[in-house]
Amino acid sequence: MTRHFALAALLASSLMAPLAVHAATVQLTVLARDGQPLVDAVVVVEPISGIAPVAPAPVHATIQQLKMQFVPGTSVLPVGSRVSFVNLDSWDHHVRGVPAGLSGLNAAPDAGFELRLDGKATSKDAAVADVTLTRAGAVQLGCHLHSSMRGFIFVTDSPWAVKTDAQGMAMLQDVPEGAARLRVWHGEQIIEPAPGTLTVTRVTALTVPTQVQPRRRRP
Ligand SMILES: [Cu+2]
Repeated sequence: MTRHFALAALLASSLMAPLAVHAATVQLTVLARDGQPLVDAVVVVEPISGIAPVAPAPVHATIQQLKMQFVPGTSVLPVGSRVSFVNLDSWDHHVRGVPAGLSGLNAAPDAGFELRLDGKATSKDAAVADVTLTRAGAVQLGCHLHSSMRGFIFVTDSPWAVKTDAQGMAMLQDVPEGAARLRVWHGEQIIEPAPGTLTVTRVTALTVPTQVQPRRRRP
């Protein structure tokens, strides 16, 4: 079915080549409630063009457990990607992944994944366990042994999903010009607000205020 759609999209785009929609670069700066840059927000631009976007290819990513934190704290990964969890601490971690936010409350008890990783001995390789992300949606990571540990994986089938950097900035390439919806997701947001709208033009730079106010991280 998916292949069928991809083929249809390919045909549509080649047939439409002379009238091709221009692809633009969209630069977004996301702000927290206090006006400071919001780090690790995930922005998703969804063009309302009718042309089905081509889903990004799965990747192989690594999420470390290091000094009682998930590193990176937030990952944006295509559906089908494989994640290697690597425990670099000398003590054990017990990683649990559940649907994030309100959807986690309604999720089946067996939704998500759970794995245990032995602590790393000085002269040995770190323990590694792999998980394949089969469904789109945000996943919250935790550790049964250390309740302060939190992390997130935003699993997406969109080619236009990126997380913001330390300056709150996210850059999206090859976005079709025209009307689009803009989703902004953050791990510390309990309810995701309704998507905003934007018009993508050749040069699009937007500042996006949000109501998210992240807790201070330990130094
Ligand atoms: Cu742990």
